Formats: sequence, C-alpha cells, structure tokens
Amino acid sequence: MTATTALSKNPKLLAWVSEIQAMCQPDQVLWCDGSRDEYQQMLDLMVQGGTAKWLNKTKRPNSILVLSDVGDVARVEDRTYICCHKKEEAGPTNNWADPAQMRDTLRKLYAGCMKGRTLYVIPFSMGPVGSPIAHIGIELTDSPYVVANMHLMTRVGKKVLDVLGNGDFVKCLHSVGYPLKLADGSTRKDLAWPCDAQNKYITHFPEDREIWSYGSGYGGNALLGKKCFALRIASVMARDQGWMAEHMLILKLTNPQGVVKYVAAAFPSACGKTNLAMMEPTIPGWKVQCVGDDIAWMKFGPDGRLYAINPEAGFFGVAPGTSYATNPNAMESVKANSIFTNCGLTDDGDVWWEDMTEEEPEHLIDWHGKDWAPGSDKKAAHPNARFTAPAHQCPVIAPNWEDPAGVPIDAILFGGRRATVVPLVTEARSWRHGTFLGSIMGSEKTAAAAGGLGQLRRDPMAMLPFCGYNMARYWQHWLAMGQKGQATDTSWGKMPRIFYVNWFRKSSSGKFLWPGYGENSRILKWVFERCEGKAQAIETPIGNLPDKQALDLQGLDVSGEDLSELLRVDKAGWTAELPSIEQHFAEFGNDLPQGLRDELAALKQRLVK
Ligand code: OXD
Ligand code: MN
Repeated sequence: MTATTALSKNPKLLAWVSEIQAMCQPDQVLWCDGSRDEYQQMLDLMVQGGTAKWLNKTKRPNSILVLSDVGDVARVEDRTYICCHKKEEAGPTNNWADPAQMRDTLRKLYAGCMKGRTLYVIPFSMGPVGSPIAHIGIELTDSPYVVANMHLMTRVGKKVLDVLGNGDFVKCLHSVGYPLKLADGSTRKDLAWPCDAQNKYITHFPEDREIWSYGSGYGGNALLGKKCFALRIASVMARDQGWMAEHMLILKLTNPQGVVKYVAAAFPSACGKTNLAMMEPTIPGWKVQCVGDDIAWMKFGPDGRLYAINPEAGFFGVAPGTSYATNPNAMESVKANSIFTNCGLTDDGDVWWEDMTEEEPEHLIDWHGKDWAPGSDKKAAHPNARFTAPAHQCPVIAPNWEDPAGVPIDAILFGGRRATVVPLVTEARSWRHGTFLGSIMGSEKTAAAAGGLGQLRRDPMAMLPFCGYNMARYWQHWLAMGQKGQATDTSWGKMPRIFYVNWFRKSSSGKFLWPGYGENSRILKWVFERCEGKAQAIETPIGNLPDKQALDLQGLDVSGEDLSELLRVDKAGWTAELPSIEQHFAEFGNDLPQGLRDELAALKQRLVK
C-alpha cells in the first residue's frame, strides 16, 4: 500500500521530492510500494471519484473503463519539446526550447498545481528489475490513473528503490494541471478527467535526464516511462553510453527444428507492430512469441552481439481494429485485469470498439458518454482508444521475455505503409546500407490526410516523434554502433541483419496485394533463413530480394502476377524518388553522416547501371 513516509534514503531523491512538493503544494505525499493492494486501491479511488467504471465482473474481471476529456485524447507532438542548450542538438525535426526559459514557464504553471490533491511517488524500472540493460525512473504525479497504468506498464515499487540505492534516476514530473484549491483560497470540485487541455507541455531536458509534463493525463503524455523516458531521454543516454533505444517490437521466432532467432522491428505508429509481435504464423511448424510490442533497448553483450530487452511490462495498445480476426492474442491479453480508455460501454457492461466484432452491438454508451447505435455518424470508441494490459497475460508471451540479460537480436526489420515502389521485402547489403534504408523509411499519406495522395511522410526508424536529439546525429550513432559491432561496408560483423519490409503494397486498382497478418510469417521465414546463410537472394540495385522460389508460398492465396509485382524492383519508381530523398537529407545540412551521403550516391549509381 502507499506509504506516507519515504521508502528511500537516496538523498537526491528525497531532496527532489521536497523541492517538487514545495512547488506543487499537494495536500499529501504518498510513496508507491508496487503492491497488488495498491493497484486495487487506485482502481477503487478512480471508481469512487467518477473517473472509472467497473466493467462486468464475469465478462471482464477486475477491469475498468475510463473516459477522458475530449481535449485530451492523444499524444501532442506540437506541445512536445526537447530543451537542450544548443538548438542544433535538438535538430530540425524536434520542437526546441531553451531549458531555462521552459523551466521558468513551467514553474509558473506547476506553482500550487497539486493543491487539494495527492502527490504519488512512483519508483519504476524500465526493464526487469536489476537487469544490466534496465534503467530506473521516478515519476511524481497527481493522477491515480497514471499510478495504475504505471503498475501495468512498468515494474513499480520498493524493489526498484532497493536496486536504486543512492544511485541516479530519471526525474519524471507529471501533473494534470487542475488544482482543487485556487490561489484566491476558493475550492472547486474535481472532474472525472481533470486536465489543463489548453496548456499542455510535454518537455524533456535530456542533458539533465529529466521530464516535465503538464496539463495532460493521457497515454504517452502522462505515462512518462514510455515515449518520454524509454525513447526520448533514453535515445540520448544510449548515444552517450553506446547502446540503442528504439521504437521496435521484439519477437522470438522458432523454426520447426526448434532453432530460435530474435527479430526486432520498427514501424511507424498504426502500421501493425502489436499484430506482428503476437502473430499466429500460417506456415506449419513455425512459432512466433512476443518479447515486446513497442520499444527495444539494446546493449552489446559479452560476446559482442546486441542483446535486447523490452523495457515495458505491459501493452498500451490502440483498441479500434483489434479483434479475434486481426490479433487474437491481444484480445486474450485484455480479457481481465485491464484498463480501457475511451472505448464504448455495452449494455451488459463490457467494452466495444470499431471492428472488434463483425456484428455491432445494438446499443451502447459511446466514449462521449452518449447513446450510440449502429449507423451513428459518431464513433463508438475514439480512434485512439486504448487498452492497458499486463504483458504476462499474452498467451504467446515468450517464456524468457523478462530475461535480465536480454535476447540476442538476429535481424532488424524496418517498414512503413508504401502503396508503391518499395517491394515486399529487401535485405540490406550491409549495416550501413540498412541504416540508410531506415533513414529514408516512411509512410504514404492516405486520401483522407492533408497533403495529397501518395505524399510521403518520412519517419526514420519510426523515431520521428521520439528521437530526443538531432536525427542526423542519431544516424551517426547507428553507424558508430555498426563499427563497434565489427560491421564493415560489406559485412555484418556481429550486428543484426537489416531488412526493409512493406506489407502495404497496392495494385493499380487500390487493392492490397499482400494478405499480411499471419501470412507475414512467410517473410519472417526467409529472414530467418537469410540469417542462417541458407535462403537464396538476388542482388539488385536496391538490395537483396528473394525470388518466388526462395519464399515458402505453399497454401498462399496470392496470384503469380501479384507476387511478381510485390517482388518487382521498380527502378523507375526509385529513380523518381531520389530528389525527395535528397530533399529529406538536405534538411540536416552538415550533420548528415558521410556514410549516408555515400549510400545515396551508391544507390544512384546502381540505378543508372
Ligand atoms: C504508441 C505510438 O502509442 O507509437 O505506441 O504512438
Ligand atoms: Mn509506439
């Protein structure tokens, strides 16, 4: 249970808690011990306060539904700042702010912002407690919703403080920005979802390893272990300390003979990372198990290979579109002990979201709290509605997913939504070429998005919103890691092989050419066999591709014509794209690593041959 007395003697931690207490002026400070009772206490508190509703205990045991403020429903990239001394260090793709000025602005907002509330001290470990790849953070928050979610998404409590001792930690300060006592002495009632929707700040001070988040209670804005720490701050720590913090799932792939390979994969948000991480292969005898669905931290092991952990302990997944057809293992993961945010509430007390079932419920209460029926022009669930579930509830969680030593990564996949040009799978020629492919990856905008059909949003390594420093310097770090891992321009050394995949190729009539989901196991099999040096590949100007014979196509319902299109090297398409790659690189000026300039020049040359 939460404790009123400090659970740590760490002088830096005690001083920081006192400093924040003096600034935010909560009514009380409680330390989280990470116990099951404490988690239940938070759920009860939310239900009593009107923030949450219990779901039907037989249909969805020990689970709650929370509806947020309509102005607080997603990550806010335009309110997300990297505050470092030199603007160039943040680079052209981040919002930069001067650290002193930002602290000044925020101190004014934080002053008295927790009046009438409780300040919770959450000690958390990103990664298995005590793992040499893990790191510790402390989140100070005034939100029980955050405490409960952090219990599922990270490892929380006294055990973390024991490992921390007097060591260093990432300081994560969060407030919803809705004090219950105002400066003039008046009081106000709490809201179901308190926030300061007009004044959100998600700020990072990478030089001080510190995060200050204000005004939002939602997801990545408030659960500071996830995007803020595990990607933005950790990417800077990783650069400084010689490791990698990446927006990647990790899966364990076992062939029919029982041989295991580990694959990490980076895809931009909404490109199916959670689905791939928990996939049910369609090819007989192959097995996919999940180590993580969103973030990978990788450090060199004693054998010189990269070992990865999933720094998280749960899934914070997008609910709409998740179903027994698209991701049965995610559906099983959220059967109980889960938190649902901004989903619809059915008449029998369960949750529902768009495409969860083929048949829609006849009636429900939508995420606005209003009556909803099929045919309504409103969505039942917000498109960014989420589930939070403990990872151990996933039926295909790898038994060794919490191995403190991590798992050795054999292959890295990059991918995005590309209707044209990019083939189903391409193996990079080398680590440097793979880094190049990651640096130019992206997704095409759909007709619905501003900017026009086919226009590319480059999202290098799926890190565009998550890299805590200059993206070009981050690419340089990738190249440096390759050198450390003994990769040369023509060999992989001990580094994982890199592949560029595209499940989203379309025909001229707009039909997807590849069925995706479990059928992606056919590509994983080729990747596995390339890592073993077994499968065939054809060298092409854009990288190494399988021909049809190299892929396991037994039982696959795709025409020979469509397969040829999926594996076609579209020289004209790549040539037409060169100016856009040049433009993308030009944004980074002199920071662009020479290795990537060389790769672009080499691609150009190969395309004209
Ligand atoms: C996420 C994201 O929530 O990438 O994982 O937006
Ligand atoms: Mn993500």
